Amino acid sequence: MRASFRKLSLAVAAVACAAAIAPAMASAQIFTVQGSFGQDQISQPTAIATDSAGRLFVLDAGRRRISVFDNWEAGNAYLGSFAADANLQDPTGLAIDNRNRIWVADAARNQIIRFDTYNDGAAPLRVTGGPGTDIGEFNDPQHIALDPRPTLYVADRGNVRVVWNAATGKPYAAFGVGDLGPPGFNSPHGIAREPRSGLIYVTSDEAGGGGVRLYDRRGFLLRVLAGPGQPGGGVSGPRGVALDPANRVIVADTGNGALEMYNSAVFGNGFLDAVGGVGSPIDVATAPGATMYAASADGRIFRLHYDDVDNDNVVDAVDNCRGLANPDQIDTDHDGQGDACDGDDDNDGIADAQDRCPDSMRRPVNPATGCANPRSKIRSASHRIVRGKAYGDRVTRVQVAVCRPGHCARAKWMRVRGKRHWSRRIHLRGHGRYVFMSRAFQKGGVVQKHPSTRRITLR
Ligand SMILES: [Ca+2]
Ligand SMILES: [Ca+2]
Ligand SMILES: [Ca+2]
Ligand SMILES: [Ca+2]
Repeated sequence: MRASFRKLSLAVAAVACAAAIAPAMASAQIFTVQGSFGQDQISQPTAIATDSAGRLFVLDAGRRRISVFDNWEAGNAYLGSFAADANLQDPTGLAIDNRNRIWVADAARNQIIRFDTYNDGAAPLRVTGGPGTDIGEFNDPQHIALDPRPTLYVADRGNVRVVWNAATGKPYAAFGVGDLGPPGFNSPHGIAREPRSGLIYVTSDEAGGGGVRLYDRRGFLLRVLAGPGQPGGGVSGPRGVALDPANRVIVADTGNGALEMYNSAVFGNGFLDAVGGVGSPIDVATAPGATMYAASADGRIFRLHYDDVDNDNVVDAVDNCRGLANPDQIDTDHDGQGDACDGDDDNDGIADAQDRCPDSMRRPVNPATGCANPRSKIRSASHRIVRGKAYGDRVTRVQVAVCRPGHCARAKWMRVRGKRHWSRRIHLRGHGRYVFMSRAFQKGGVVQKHPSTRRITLR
């Protein structure tokens, strides 16, 4: 059963932020909390991430290991854990690259540890970094983000900066995020990177303050999304931050006990919605479909369904047919409107209801049928064989005929082998000139008007 936001707000009243989240009730509800799991397996989560299969990985600093849960279709069943023997001391950051390899930051060791994929056993394969202030060294690293290469972006909290390294550990660059003026921004914790633009979101979690800020790929501060305050534009010691498929920003507002969504950078990063009833969220991760997870400091993992009014598991912000369930998202004419709600799927000017070939992009189209007329073409002809191709929609068969010039009106049409690529064996004996003809038929009776012809001369 889907709990309503109103009920959840009541649940949050106990932690004194129901009033703070109230502004969200005016807008459309984006988040629905579906339930929680994981408390038996996790004691102190510090970061979460999902892989391409939708499985959830939870970095557990209490048990110094990573726990894995199956995707939501499989009921988020507990699959097991790994890294118990990897000497994790204070694991803080977790990210999974596009090859499903697992990256962990350890704040006590000031190192990054890369593990093999979970399917391949998740053995620790490489350790980089070390304590220090040089680029490539860390002081209390927290969350990490990856780009497709992957380059590793680290919220290097003690050094009050963001550092980025190659996968090999080779340092690239860093930029400071500190802010001496109030309210300060001196405890970078969460980090998320927009895939195409390279924009970087950073959270700062200093007690009683902090915020969420946006930087460009070179580290210039572009925007303050939120400073200290209540949900609806403010945050309190936020930690995790993640982006959804529409590049909207989801913040784990730890101190306020809420998740908040802000619009994408291109739309100005305005506040969109908040939800409570997720404990004290320390990190958030989106999963394939319209699913999201938030880890609470007490070890619970909350599963949320979000931004999907038609319940087709496609986030509405990227759904090509909002309000109508179309999980396949098929869009024949690529006009951004899915077939499920496009009145002319193939954009040929003939409405689907009148179109006998509603999902065909073949051209030119016969306005009487909505289909591309059947056509055939002879590619080669000899005294033994004739070959050709057929085009158009719903071609049912092709015929060929052979005749002497001037005597083709009564030629006998013959079947061919094949349809789109066809051939016909023949036996021509007499010398002289011959004409080959071919014609294609369409389901519904339309025949190629002007046969394809080819002339040969046998000597
Ligand atoms: Ca949807
Ligand atoms: Ca839809
Ligand atoms: Ca369309
Ligand atoms: Ca059409």
